[in-house]
Order: sequence, then C-alpha cells, then structure tokens
Amino acid sequence: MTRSEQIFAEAQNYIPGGVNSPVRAFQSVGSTPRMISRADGAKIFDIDGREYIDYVCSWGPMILGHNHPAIRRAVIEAASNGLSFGAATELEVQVAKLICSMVPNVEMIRMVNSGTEAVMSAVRAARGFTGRDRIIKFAGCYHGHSDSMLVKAGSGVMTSGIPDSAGVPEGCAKDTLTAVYNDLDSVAALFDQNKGAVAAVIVEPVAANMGVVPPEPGFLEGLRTLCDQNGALLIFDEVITGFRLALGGAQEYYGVRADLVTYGKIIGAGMPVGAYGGRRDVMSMISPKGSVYQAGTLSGNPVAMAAGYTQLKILQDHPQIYSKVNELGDLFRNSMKKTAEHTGTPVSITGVGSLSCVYFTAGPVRNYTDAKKSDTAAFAKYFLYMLDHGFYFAPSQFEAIFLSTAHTEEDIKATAAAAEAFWKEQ
Ligand code: HOZ
Repeated sequence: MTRSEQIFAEAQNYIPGGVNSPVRAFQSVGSTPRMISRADGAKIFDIDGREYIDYVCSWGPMILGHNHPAIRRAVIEAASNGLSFGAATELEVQVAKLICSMVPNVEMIRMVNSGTEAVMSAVRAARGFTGRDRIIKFAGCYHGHSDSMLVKAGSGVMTSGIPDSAGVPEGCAKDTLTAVYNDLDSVAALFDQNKGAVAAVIVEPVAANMGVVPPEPGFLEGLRTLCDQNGALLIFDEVITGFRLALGGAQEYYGVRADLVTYGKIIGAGMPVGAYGGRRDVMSMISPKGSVYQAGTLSGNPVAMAAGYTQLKILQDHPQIYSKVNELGDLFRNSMKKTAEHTGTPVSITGVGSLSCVYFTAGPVRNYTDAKKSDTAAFAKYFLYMLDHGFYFAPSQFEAIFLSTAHTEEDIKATAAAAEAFWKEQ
C-alpha cells in the first residue's frame, strides 16, 4: 500500500468520501487520490515521492504555474502583517480598481470567498434589480453548489451521475430553468414560456465543467440579444475563463458584453477568493449601498488580496502571457489530434486558448447530451495510464485540461507521446 492509499483509507473515517470536494475522489476512474505534498511550476508532487506534469492547475487559477516567486513573496509579506482583520483595507480597493480597469463592463466589484458565493450573490443581485425570480441556466454548466444552481449541473454532479442533488428544496429548483448550450431556440422558448419572469441568463461563456465546449459563433451574441429583448440580465460565469482567455476574460475574447460577471479562485491566484461585478446600477443594489444583502468576514482577506493583486499585475504588465498560453493550448490540441489520428482512436479534442478536453467519443460535442456520449470507462483507463506515467489530469471526463506559462512544449510533446504509446496498445 502506498502512503497515499493509507492516508486515504484513514480519511474515509473522518471526511465524507475521504475528500473535501467530490471531484478529488478518483471514484469515477476507479482509483484513489494521490496525496499531494507540494507543487512548483508545471509540476505537482505526491507524498510517495512521485512527480507529475499538472494539467489541473488547482482547477484553473495557476495561470503562471505553481508557487510563483513574486506571489509567494507577496503572501509571506501580507501574512506577516496579520491574517485577517474583518475590516476595510487599502489593498482591496486597489484590487477592485485594477479589475475594473481590466475588464470591460465591470464598473464595480464585490469580493467574496469562492465562485459558489459569487454566483449565489450575483443571482440575488439580478433578482433584486429586476424584481423577477426565474433564472435560465444551461444543462452541463456548473456554477458552484448553491441550491438554485444544482439543477442539471456539470462538474462533479455530472461525473457522479447524480441528476440533481438531494437536499435542494423544490421551491429553490423551480425557479431555475434549463436550456441547451449552443441552442438559442431553447433559450427563446424559455423566455416565451416565462414572460416577464426571468431575472437573468447565467452561462459559462466557454462551458468548462462538462469537458470543454466552446460557444459556437453567434451563441453568446444571441444570448445578449435575447436578454435585451426580454429585460433580463446576462451573467457570465468567468470562474474558469476570467483572466485566462484574455485579461478581460470571455467578454474581451468574444466581444460580448455581460451585465454581471462572476469570478473565483483566479482572483486570489489560488487563494480562497471569489468576486462578482458588473454594471454600476446593478451593483449599486448591493448592501450597504442598496437593499440586496450580502456579507462576509473573510471577503477581501488581506493575504488573498496580496496574492491576487500580484498575479493580476503580472498579467497586466506582460500581455504576451496570453499569446504564450494560447499557443501552448493550440499545440496541445494539435499534438493530441495527430496522436489520435495515428492510432485511429475515436476521440474528439475540443478547447479554446489554454483550456482543452479529450472526449472519448467521435463527437462533435456541442452540448451536455453530446458530452454524455463519452465512453467514461475508456477515459478512466487512459487517465490511469497517464497518471502512472507522470501526467496528472483531472480524474473525470467532464473537467477541463488547464495549461500555464510554466508548461513547456517539451511537456506537451511528452504528454502526446505517452498518449500515443497507450493508444497503440489498445
Ligand atoms: N468545480 C470546479 C471544477 N470544475 C472546482 C473543483 C471542485 O469542485 O472541487
């Protein structure tokens, strides 16, 4: 038994399922988690002395790679002044100002502690602003685990095959309407059936919790138009795409304006942070300025803000970072496509910028129903082979592959070579 296995066995006694978040459990790939002890650059290391090229990047925020020296220094310095004040700081104002200067249409922003909290709060703001209750979301999009968003959700919910979580009151779920990603007609139909009742449409502008499904040309623009026609707000959940596709996130990358935007861990460079922001008139509804209540002792935590500010400034000062990670993304997809062709493997490789997915289905994958056609048993075999050969992917078919500036062309070529060796054996 490895140490990871021993510790995981013990973990079962104290933590539900032995993990603090379901997607870490390795349940869907028929294995148990490697216990990670540290990470540096593009690599993570487990307590059994193995090292891996990491394609999870803490589920996205490590766009500069792990343990970046400038961010580490900023965290240590901030921590030496105290860990939490529960009071206003100058730094949180600087972070807010920086984000408002970087992101189109974000005029005001409020820090919270996770993407879940950001979405929960943004939805409340949209309801408060419009005086309406219903929300349209897309099957397979994941917006954290608040009650009203656990309807046809992606990520761990999709991986574990739970259609909708137990414990969500019917009253919460009834106001969540579900549309089909990349299908504007399905959205228009919901608006027609719920005239004057829809507060907002919430969407991952690149769906990255059912694998990675990019928006088809016209989809995001069409959502904007439908929202305008029906007096609803458009919320972009940029927990994954924010500051990753471009400095201004998907709004900048696709040139489509959202009314509200939600962010997660990337704002804290991996520290526990989230945020929501957008139009001044909507954000002015938030307490204590307005009547939509939302609060939190740890919101704008000084250590997290120091980490986030440092990462965001590096991104702002070095815009070439985006061409670099996006080129690495192209290289990853092209290398894996060639490998699949050489070996006659029926996979569909999707992605945009530094986000990718290898679906074990011939595709095309345009939405949740297509993604669900993937052969998850074939994915599991591939995943375990790659893990054993030093490549750490998310232990689920329905999560994204993330790249950072610390990854190299050699890392990607080695990954494609390992996949080729495995697929040749099949
Ligand atoms: N939902 C994110 C992955 N798509 C975060 C990982 C988690 O749920 O633990």
